[in-house]
Amino acid sequence: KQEGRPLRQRQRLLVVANRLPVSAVRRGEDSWSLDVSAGGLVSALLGVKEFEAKWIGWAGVNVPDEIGQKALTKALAEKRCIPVFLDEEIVDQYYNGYCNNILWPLFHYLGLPQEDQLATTRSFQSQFAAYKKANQMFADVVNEHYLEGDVVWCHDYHLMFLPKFLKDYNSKMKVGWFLHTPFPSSEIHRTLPSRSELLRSVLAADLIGFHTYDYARHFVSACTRVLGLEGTPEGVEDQGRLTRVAAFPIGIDSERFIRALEVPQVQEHIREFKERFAGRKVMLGVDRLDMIKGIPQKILAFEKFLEENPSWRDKVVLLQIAVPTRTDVPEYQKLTSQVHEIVGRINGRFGTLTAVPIHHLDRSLDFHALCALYAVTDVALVTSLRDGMNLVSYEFVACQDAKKGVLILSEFAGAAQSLGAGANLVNPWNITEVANSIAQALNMASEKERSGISITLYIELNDTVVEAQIRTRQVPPPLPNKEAIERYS
Ligand code: ADQ
Repeated sequence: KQEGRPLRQRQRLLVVANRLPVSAVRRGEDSWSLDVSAGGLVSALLGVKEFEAKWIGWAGVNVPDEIGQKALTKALAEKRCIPVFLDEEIVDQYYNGYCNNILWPLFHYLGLPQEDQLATTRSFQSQFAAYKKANQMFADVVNEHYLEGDVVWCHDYHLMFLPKFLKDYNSKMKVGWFLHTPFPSSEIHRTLPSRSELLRSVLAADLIGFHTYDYARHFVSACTRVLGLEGTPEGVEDQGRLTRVAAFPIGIDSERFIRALEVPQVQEHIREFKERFAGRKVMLGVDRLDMIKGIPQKILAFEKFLEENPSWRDKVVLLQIAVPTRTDVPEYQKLTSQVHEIVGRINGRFGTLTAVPIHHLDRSLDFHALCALYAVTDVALVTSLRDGMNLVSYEFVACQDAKKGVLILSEFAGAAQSLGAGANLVNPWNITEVANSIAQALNMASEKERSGISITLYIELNDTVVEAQIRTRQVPPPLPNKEAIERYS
């Protein structure tokens, strides 16, 4: 509202996340090439159009020399990105260690690693120290680039100390923190040795956001149980200072997907895929290769389905596109081998000389190929054991134009709360239930049962209230959307 000027002319948004939306590959002493990286945060923020945004984060590479750092900083500036340089030791302790080995599994209800709790307490402490140190390095870079009036938006569990460190620099800085994962029940959170310090640091923010109301509720109750603070309908109060806490379900720029379906390359891919899989129903899984995505459970459910439905064996194919992530962490290496082993066994068991039931790819797909795959898919399978939101389910819905595809969706993905009515909800731990859901989905074909968001309208007609259902392919818009900006700016 200041002087009636449009938002983008008066406010800059500094988006701070562990990773920049691009990955850097060194081509020479002072030359770099940059690629857009795959992942939920990147997809979610592609739609940010209301602000002039700059990204601050790690480019995913170790750059020990000054020449390399200068050249990379320059290349990134063209993409509106500002790097934070982390050395190998910090990456190992902060990112692979505290973030991915401790916070990530804990926030997804997989508990704390036993060995860190018991045998190697020192390593737990050194990882925590590195986590704090890395957060301080991010704070230094933000502080260096901050201009008065900027809004700083911190992202995710990697940066829980950032709100506190930024406020220590400048208490007037407007700071928001958004969590992309679930926030677990306070009973889980309170097992974390550094539980109080983390909560207090996040509470230094002005506004804290979660995907769902449940996650926000868990956070407020952790503040009450662990810190003894008062939870109010608006947020958490500490000595007269209120930190607002709210649910902001993240979405995607669905128009981008809908428009892409008209692009000639996508049309060409669609033709190729239809030809390639003619006579077979296409089932699709698109995930980062992560234990929370329930990929082994999904494949085992598909095996059970094939076992129990022999007539479907040569009429269906499962395409599992799993982009590898966190490849340095041993747990992820084990998961990759486990998935390969199960896929090999099933293909050996049910494959023929000319066809295999599962095509498993350890790679990322480009945007056009991905849209085409979503468009030709009959049944999409999202079986996350826990997932903050899950944007793949939204992307599938947005691309289902001509098809009458069905979405099988884990009830433990945040997306189940917005897409629930248009999807077949399953408990991914229950292999039999998922196998039955696959059978049901493959037999579903009518327009009425297609995926999408269903909205119930109550219309008053001559003193009678009539209930009507409409179904839409529109999915929630990305953050920060208009409503969020108006409520909280
Ligand atoms: P992610 O765990 O990365 O995100 P998700 O929300 O499904 O999960 O987003 C993945 C994104 O990466 C999608 O846009 C998808 O298209 C893309 N992607 C995944 N695999 C790919 C592949 N093989 N090839 C190409 N693209 C691929 C985290 C949280 C989620 C939360 C998001 C956003 O874990 O719960 O929804 O952040 O907040």
